[in-house]
Amino acid sequence: MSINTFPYSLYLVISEADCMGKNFLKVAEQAILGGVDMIQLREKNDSTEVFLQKALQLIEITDKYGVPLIINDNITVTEKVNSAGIHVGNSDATPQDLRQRPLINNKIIGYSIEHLAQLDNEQTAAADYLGISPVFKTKTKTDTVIEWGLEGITQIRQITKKPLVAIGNIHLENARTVISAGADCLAVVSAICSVADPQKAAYELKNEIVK
Ligand code: TZP
Ligand code: MG
Repeated sequence: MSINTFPYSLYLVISEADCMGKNFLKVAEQAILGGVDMIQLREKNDSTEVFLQKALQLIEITDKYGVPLIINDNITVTEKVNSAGIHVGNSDATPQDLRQRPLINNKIIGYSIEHLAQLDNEQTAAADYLGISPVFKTKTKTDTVIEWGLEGITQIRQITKKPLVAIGNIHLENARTVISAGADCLAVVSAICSVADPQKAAYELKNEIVK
């Protein structure tokens, strides 16, 4: 089973480091209260054991509010916490491979698009949503290969009907234009993690989306 509709529009991508000293679990909870409806835990520098412990703590919060928890690029953590899904990039396990795994095949699978060639039918068909990565250059992730821009979103929108999650330097000021360009969902790190009031930031972003 894969999801046919995508009911999520504000996606928090969180790591402990990106919360700049704040408790990442509190940031996640405040973000949910503000309107975040999907959360990805993305810990690129942790051992699998440390990543797993964080994920086990975070899933208690996401489960409490019925928000899906997506694990970035770690099959073991995804399977052990039984998260709602997994997100993979261009150099990770492919969506097709993940669909072959008994403990993952029913989960939400997200797939970052950094090249148009990745929009081949087999991989996009196996993914539940596509991450447009990044829409705009960002200091949060610097090893990126493209800046899709608003035109890139519109181009991808014409190629596939899959839900499109835009990520990369999305803030209150440009949120509406990213949705207007064809994105279904906005994913943010710093716009929520690095501000004094994550709940207010999420609330304001959500208002831009539903306008
Ligand atoms: N993938 C593409 S850009 C990005 C990721 C994880 C980081 C986005 O961070 P921010 O702070 O919202 O620009
Ligand atoms: Mg990766």
